[in-house]
Amino acid sequence: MQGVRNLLVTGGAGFIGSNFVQFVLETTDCSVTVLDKLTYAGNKASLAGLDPNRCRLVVGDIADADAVHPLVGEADAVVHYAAESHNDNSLHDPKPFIDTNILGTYTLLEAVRKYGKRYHHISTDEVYGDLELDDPERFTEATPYNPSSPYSSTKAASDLLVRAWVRSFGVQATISNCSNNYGPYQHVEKFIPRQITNVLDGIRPKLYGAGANVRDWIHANDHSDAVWTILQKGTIGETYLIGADGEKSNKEVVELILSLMGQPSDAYDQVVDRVGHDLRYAIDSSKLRTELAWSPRYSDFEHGISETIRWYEENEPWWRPQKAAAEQRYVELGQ
Ligand code: NAD
Ligand code: TDX
Repeated sequence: MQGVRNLLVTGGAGFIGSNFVQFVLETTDCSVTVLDKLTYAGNKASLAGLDPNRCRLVVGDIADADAVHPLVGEADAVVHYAAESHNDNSLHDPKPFIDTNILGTYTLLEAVRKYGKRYHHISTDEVYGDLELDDPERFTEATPYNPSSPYSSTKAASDLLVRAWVRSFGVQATISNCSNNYGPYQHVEKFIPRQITNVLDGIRPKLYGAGANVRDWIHANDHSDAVWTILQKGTIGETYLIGADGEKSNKEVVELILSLMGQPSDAYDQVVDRVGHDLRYAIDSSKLRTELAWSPRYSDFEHGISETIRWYEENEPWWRPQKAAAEQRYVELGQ
């Protein structure tokens, strides 16, 4: 997309949003305004050290039209990452997911509609539900929506709002649905950082059920590169699936983390399974690869996990303040 100088990035103090902000500052000339509510999942420290002349943080709620409209008005394009993002939390209390993921997206869409701004919507493969372990098909852009959890149903709702705003009001939007991300700066409530920081704390990793569930892992850097590619070259109104052919069972991932951290590979606990736990996600990203010539750079999962482990070892001041509260929520959930 020509002429993008100022980006508004919602949720830019979260895991993937902050990775995208760093990517934009390092690889383009654009300036970025981050709009972030700094919920328990947002962390100013994830934006530390970025050029203050090119990156500013505005603390506010995407569902607050008074906060959103002036920022959309002055931006050239909006990239929308902000969300309540954790399935387990959505099973405990769905309301913030309705407010942020549905009403927040609605508020942004009304603003980009009013000001005629380019909009890119970040979503998840979870909108498609799950696959059998032996299903030869993977998710494509044509797979029907079939979300399972309060989290994924609110993400699905937000995607459908975007599609309707494109068709009914001519909003200049694209959508991407990405698989499970890993890498630095991920909140310790999520699977991989929870297990790494557990091992660092001398606690055994916690595997839901038998650990047969499969996730399709992609490094967050590859996700950011894909989003930038879609923003530059994507066709308005289109959806692109982002994935890096990284299918692994949860058991395989826990065993890899344990062995890379010098522990016996069976030194984990099996805990109560997630309610309605999706069995398998798998992305076919052929459209993005053939039409927009994107490909992932992180093809070696073991190397990516080693780097991620090292990052958590070296950045305890970043994650330590989150850890006790995250584990306390799991105690309440019996996990
Ligand atoms: P995260 O929980 O780490 O970060 C979310 C950010 O949004 C936080 O900084 C939080 O403070 C902010 N936020 C929450 N509610 C807000 C509100 N009402 N107004 C403004 N800011 C608010 O999440 P993440 O893992 O970085 O996910 C980012 C996006 O990517 C989400 O839309 C998620 O659905 C999508 N996604 C995530 C993954 C994954 O594996 N993590 C995969 C595919 C898609
Ligand atoms: O302690 C744990 N033990 C465990 O076995 C945790 C926290 C999770 N799990 C399992 C559940 C999942 O099968 O690991 C898998 C990954 O769990 P999460 O990190 O919670 O991710 P998931 O539910 O797959 O959703 C993630 O990917 C899609 C993100 O959190 C979503 O925001 C994104 O849309």
